[in-house]
Amino acid sequence: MHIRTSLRAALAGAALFAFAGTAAAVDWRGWNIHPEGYPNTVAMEQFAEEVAEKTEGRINPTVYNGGVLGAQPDAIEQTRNGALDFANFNMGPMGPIVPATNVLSLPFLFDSVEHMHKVMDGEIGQRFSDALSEYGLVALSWFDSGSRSFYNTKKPIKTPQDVEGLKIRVMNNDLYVQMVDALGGNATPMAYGEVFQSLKTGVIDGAENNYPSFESSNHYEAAKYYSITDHLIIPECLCIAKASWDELTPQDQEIVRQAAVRAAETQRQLWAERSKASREKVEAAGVIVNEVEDKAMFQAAMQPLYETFVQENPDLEPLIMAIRETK
Ligand code: BDP
Repeated sequence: MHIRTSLRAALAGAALFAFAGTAAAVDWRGWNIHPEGYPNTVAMEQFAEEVAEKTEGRINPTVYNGGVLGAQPDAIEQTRNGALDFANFNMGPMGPIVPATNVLSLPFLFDSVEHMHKVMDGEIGQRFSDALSEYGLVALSWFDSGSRSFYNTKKPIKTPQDVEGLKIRVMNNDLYVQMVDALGGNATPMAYGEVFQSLKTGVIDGAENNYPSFESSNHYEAAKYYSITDHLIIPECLCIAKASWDELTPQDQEIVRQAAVRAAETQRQLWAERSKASREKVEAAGVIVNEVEDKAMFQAAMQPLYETFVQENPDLEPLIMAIRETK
C-alpha cells in the first residue's frame, strides 16, 4: 500500500513535471540594432546560445539583428511591455523613458571608458539597474560603447565654432539637442537607420558616434571628416523584459544572469579590437581623422546644459556628484 501510494505520487509528480517542463518552454525574441559580426551582435548571439543550452531549451532565445524589429525608442517600449523579451539598449534613447538614465547622457560626464566601467560595474551601476527595473526592464550587464565623436561631410571640427550652422543628427534625447545647440549647430533627432541616406542626400551634414558604428553603418562613406571630441561615453545594457524575467524559476534567472555577464565580457573584449580595426578601415577609405586639441572649449560650452539639468532634476545631482567622485 505504502509502495503503491508513493509510486502513484511519483508518477503524478513526473507527469506534472513533464507538463510544467513543456508549459515553461518559451521562445524569446531579442532586439539588436547592429549588423552581423559587430561586437554587440556576437555577444547577444553568445547569450542566446548559452541560455538555450544551459536551460536545456526551456528558454529558446532568437536575436533579430540590424534593428529589423523597429527603431530603438519603440523597441524599448516593446520590451517594457513584454512584446520583446531581451535587448541591447544604449542609455541615450533610454533617458526620455527612465529619467535617471539621462545622467549618462551628460556630455563629458566620464573622464574615460575605464571610468565609465568602474562606475557601472559598481554600486552606482546597480542604482541605474534599479531605476530601469521600475520601468519594466531588468539590466543584467553593461556593454561598452566607446566614446562618441562628431563626423560630417564638410570640414574638420577643431573648435566649437566649427560646429556652427552644421545640421547634426542626434539620438532621440532632448539633451543631445541642447548639446548641439550649445555648440551653435542644428540638431536633428533621427532614427539610426535613416542616417546613412540622410548624409548622402544632404538632409544632414553630420552625426556623432563611436568608430565601430561610424564604420559598420557605412556613414564613413558619406562623411569624410571625423573629429575626436569624445563628448559622450554612454553605457549600454543587456536588458530583459521584466515580464519575461518574472516568469522564470530562480534557477533559470541565475542561468540568464550569468550568460548576460559573460556576454558583456565578450562584448568588451571584442569592442576594443573592433574600435581599432574600424578606425583603420575608415582611414584607409580616406576619412580624415583629427584630434581636437582643446577639448576644454567643448566642455566649457556644456556648462549651461549641466546647470539647466541640475535645476530641472535636483534629485539627480547627488548621482552626478557620486559619478564624478568615483576614481
Ligand atoms: C550606436 C549604439 C546604438 C545606437 C546608435 C545611434 O550602439 O544603440 O542606436 O549608436 O547612434 O553606437 O543611434
